[in-house]
Amino acid sequence: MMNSLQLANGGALAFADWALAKQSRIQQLLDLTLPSADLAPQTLHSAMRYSALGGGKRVRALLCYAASELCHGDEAMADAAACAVELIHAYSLVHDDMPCMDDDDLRRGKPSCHKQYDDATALLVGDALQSLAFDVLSRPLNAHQATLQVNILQVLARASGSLGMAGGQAIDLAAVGKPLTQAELESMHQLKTGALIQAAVLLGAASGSALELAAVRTFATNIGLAFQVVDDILDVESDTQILGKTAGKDANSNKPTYVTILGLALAKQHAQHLHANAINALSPFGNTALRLKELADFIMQRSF
Ligand code: GRG
Repeated sequence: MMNSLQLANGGALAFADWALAKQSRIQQLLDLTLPSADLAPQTLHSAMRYSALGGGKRVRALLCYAASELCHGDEAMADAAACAVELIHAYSLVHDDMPCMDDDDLRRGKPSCHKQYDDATALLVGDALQSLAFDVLSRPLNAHQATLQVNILQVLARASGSLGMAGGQAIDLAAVGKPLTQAELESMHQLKTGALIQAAVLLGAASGSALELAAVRTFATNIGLAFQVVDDILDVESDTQILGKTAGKDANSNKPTYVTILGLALAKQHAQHLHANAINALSPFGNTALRLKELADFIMQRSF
């Protein structure tokens, strides 16, 4: 993980150290939050732990923590938000890999949940991880934060539901084999991938006080889309072993992607353009937004 997080710029080591510390923190939090595999129903709990603890870059948690730090957020609230966002993300990957959706046997370098267990277990794992995310976010912190917690719950619920990630997935499944315009592709990904990434940033910001919330939102929207463009490029340019999931899947499934619509060179240009928009949006914050900028760079430079 360390190598993949090192950047070419001067702040490399500091960012890598920060990211490693946060990745280890979220791993511990998830470990404590997920029911023990000894607790009945053991197979379901073991499969939940398999899916949520086994790898992943934790980009959404890192974005949440970085936005919280920018806004001088409450640590306990940032922990809960980062944990909840990673649980929703893990649920989406488990369901996405199922035969009725993208039908992929490999995830995070291991057999996907339905291959390691079975379809019914994978379905329940996704359901239970999603419920656990909202459970975590609704646990009492302190009394004066109750209204804020309800707002945060709503942001995550909307980002995950039919007007967010699940809706984007529905549009994606319906688009197989159909030509999409770039605008149609963009609005699909804004929901499917962008909504949860945006929620990660907004939840982190909500744990504190963002004076320039519109700027934070613009950053989040652009980096969420950039993440997806890079994902489409890696699907073509990388290989299965590095990705930990099946490379070339999108093209083989006849799915419209940024690469099939724009071609590789223009897709790369578009990713740079979105990245530049994201960085520009942070200008009101000056150097206090360094972590978010470094994360934006990491999203562009990632190899898996
Ligand atoms: C099933 C409701 C439902 C939604 C699924 C997000 C999603 C919708 C499916 C994931 C499929 C996919 C490969 C989307 C492309 C972008 C993406 C979310 C990649 C995976 O995220 P990473 O790279 O994964 O952050 P790690 O393993 O690092 O956490």
